[in-house]
Amino acid sequence: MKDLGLYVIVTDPDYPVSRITELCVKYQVGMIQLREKGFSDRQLLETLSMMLSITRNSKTKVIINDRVDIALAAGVDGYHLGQDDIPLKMARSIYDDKANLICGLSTHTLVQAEEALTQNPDYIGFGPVYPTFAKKRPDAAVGCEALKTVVQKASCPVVAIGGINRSNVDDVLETGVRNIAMIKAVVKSKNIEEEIAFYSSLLRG
Ligand code: TZP
Ligand code: MG
Repeated sequence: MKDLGLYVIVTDPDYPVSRITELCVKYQVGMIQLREKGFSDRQLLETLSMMLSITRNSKTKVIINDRVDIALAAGVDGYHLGQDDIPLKMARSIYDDKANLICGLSTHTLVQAEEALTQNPDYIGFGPVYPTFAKKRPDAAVGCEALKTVVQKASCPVVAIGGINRSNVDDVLETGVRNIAMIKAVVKSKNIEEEIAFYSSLLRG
């Protein structure tokens, strides 16, 4: 898979999901992930259907966190699995190749990243690069040196995640990573359009 650039994660946003999705389309954001752990299945399905109606014929892919079943039911572009979710091999075994879903894996240590890469995901997330407030029980921060190592080893896109914002994004890019996922710095920012425009152009350039 090609690099994604900015990867927007929707968790408890300060803006309507429709507006966030419209801005992702406007600024050609590579991926938007719905990550709402408190949503019912129906809420997830309704929200994804609305997001898909906005991203149709655009460059923005819609990903659902944790749930391969909901990905299939909603007809989204892919799903994202963490270390405690259904193993990728099992997830892949429940749909046929025609669905052609994008699959991403979260990793939080060098060992996890190496193991994840053996499963041929479409991309891996690696982090938190810095301490994050968006997770209830975050893993220890991995830092930029480890991120650089993973970027150099990986044969698929690596998505840096965790505590990334305007004050540290240049250090993150120095590692060579070309994909950055964000929650707070985008969906909880004061001016979301400015932030999406800024990060998407930074990552494209
Ligand atoms: N996985 C690792 S860090 C993180 C997730 C879901 C949260 C990222 O949120 P923020 O606000 O960009 O630190
Ligand atoms: Mg998960």
